[in-house]
Amino acid sequence: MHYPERYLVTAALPYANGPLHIGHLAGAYIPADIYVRFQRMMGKDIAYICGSDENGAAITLRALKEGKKPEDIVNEYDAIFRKSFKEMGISFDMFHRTSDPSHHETAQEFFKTLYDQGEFKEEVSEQYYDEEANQFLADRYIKGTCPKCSYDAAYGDQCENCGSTLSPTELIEPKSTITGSEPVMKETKHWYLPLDKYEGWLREWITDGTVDGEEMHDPSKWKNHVLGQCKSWLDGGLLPRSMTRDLDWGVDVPKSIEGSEGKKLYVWMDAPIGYISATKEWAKKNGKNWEDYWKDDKSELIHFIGKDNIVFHCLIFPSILKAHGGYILPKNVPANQFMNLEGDKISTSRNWAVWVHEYLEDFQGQQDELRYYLIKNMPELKDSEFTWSGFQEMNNNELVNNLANFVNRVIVLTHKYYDGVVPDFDEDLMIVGPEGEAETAFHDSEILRLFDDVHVLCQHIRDYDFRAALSQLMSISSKGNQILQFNEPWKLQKTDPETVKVVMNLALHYVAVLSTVMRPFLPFTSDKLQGMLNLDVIKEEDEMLSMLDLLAAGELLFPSGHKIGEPTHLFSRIDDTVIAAQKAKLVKTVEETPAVAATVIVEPSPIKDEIAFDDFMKMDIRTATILTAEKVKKADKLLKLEVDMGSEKRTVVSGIAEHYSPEEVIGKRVSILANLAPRKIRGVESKGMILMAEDANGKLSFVSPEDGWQNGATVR
Ligand code: B3M
Ligand code: ZN
Repeated sequence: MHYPERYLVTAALPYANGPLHIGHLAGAYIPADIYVRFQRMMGKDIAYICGSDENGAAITLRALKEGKKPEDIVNEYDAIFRKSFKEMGISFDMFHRTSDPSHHETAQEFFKTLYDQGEFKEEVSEQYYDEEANQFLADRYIKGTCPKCSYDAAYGDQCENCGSTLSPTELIEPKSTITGSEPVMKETKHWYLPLDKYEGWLREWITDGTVDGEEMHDPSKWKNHVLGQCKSWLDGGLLPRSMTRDLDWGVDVPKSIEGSEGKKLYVWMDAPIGYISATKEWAKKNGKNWEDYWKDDKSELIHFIGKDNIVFHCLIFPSILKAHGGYILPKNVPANQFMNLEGDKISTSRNWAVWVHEYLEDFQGQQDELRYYLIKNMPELKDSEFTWSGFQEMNNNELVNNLANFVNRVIVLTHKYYDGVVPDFDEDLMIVGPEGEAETAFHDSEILRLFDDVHVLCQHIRDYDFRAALSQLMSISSKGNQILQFNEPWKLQKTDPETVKVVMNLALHYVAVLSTVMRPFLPFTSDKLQGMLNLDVIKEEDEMLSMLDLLAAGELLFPSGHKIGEPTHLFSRIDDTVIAAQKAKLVKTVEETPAVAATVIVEPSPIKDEIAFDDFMKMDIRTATILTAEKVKKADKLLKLEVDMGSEKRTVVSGIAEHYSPEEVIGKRVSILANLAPRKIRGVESKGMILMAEDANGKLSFVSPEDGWQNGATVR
């Protein structure tokens, strides 16, 4: 196999406008951490680069909302990031920030080079402008209805509901988020990256893995959903994309460029360059040459990201790198899909999330438990689900009953039988192996099989298949348990202590191997366990490589007479009360966050008395869309709605004003009881009733047809 000389691994720079949640960890930072830790343990030259994404409208918008300065916002969240990442054991080599002057310099150099090379298309265009705020509206400052999924709070650049990348003019009923007013069009000049011009080579690079026929990467190693997204972008036809914005926060367009006044770099131009400026800082501090990692084709660049960032890392940033010249392109972009929480999308605005800094407070010293569960449920190929009960179950069944139990039995028995000294043994004695077959433990089979098992695990990591790697780790632990189970040393010790020595020595080898191979996944537990084992080989920085070498040579890991330390608990059971408290906390924070309709687990009300089929058929229920909404004067509970029922429009008065603001319900897809006798409510004639689901806490949700479903369809 051919290995590159060095690796540069990046994880998406988190926007410094909100804290980290479990979806971030599972999406980018933990997978990258596993990969990097593994490669380090294999003795590879590798750097893990990240930092805070501190420019652009995501930041100024947050500042606006909180009435603070952008500086204060980024400082606040950058500090939270650093603490959360560190405590979760995310082993960055460099965590930089894009507000740093060194980054501004690098980003400007890039922009200037592209400008000087005549790469940009300069264009005056009309853009949304907020006349009340006297300001052009960056994409993020415009909200409206998503043309793809009808989500009513999509941003001008992206819909967070369906993940579509949008442009502001595509939004239905756009609104300025600064003043809430309807924006107008106004002329402004910007510099565009001609993605249309790059389409040819991008297509070749994505689909064949070649540039001008030269092999760059192997597309069969890329995830299908990553290739799929890229291809659908390419098939849709790429358009020139503006690399500048009218903003007052961010990286300035270099002063030497005419018309640069008031213009900032588009955040998706500067942020990925943040990987480069971070590498430069890291190299400076560590006596390395940053160019080795970015400009040498014997280096491998790998971007770990979530699926909403695919286009930027697979099409736009590569275009920028290639247009600049001299840079390598990513070898792979193993993007993950999304992790959901208790049946609903994680959402910062609705506060439907498990926040990393809160987890760390509530579950002190239990970082690996979270890492484990997030890896086990990593959304590698499709969206996945975090549930608190699932978390508890995996902890109690897998970490406690399998892994901790095995390790504990081995360490305790070694102390009981041999005072903690690893026993020497007779190599010719037969024991029962994990598959139930009689064999000798070392010189013919078992140790080599362990080597094979570790090898398979390593390959899974190289293939970015971290779930499979984790399950391989647990299967090694299960095999260790089987060996104890089949040989029952606790019984055999009375009749055949010599065979027990073989069993225990082999079991200790399993524990030692586990202590190393678990490190990329469970670094804190690995430390704890290795503290107990006190072995030389696992003190090496390239401990995986050293261990594999020893195993491959059929050598023992424990020197004769080696003494191990006292057992400590690796994992403990998590009680129902702890889980109940977390579920309650989730529900509570959601309820305290206004305007939320989330799935909450509650007791259903009893079923009403039976009715005849005919009674049901008398009801005419239709699908509809809410067109307009306004408060009914002097009635706190009522909204006056105009709904589109396909064939007609109607006015309906609905008692949902305490749950929804008028702006929120506009565009909502609903079901309506259409043949309810008209009623006059507060002087307004209401024709029909909007159907709402209500939970035991009195929270409401619309009963909505599927996305894209037409108005006026019958509900039966
Ligand atoms: N900050 C988007 C995000 O956090 C963005 C990533 C930048 S990576 C260069 O999803
Ligand atoms: Zn959408």
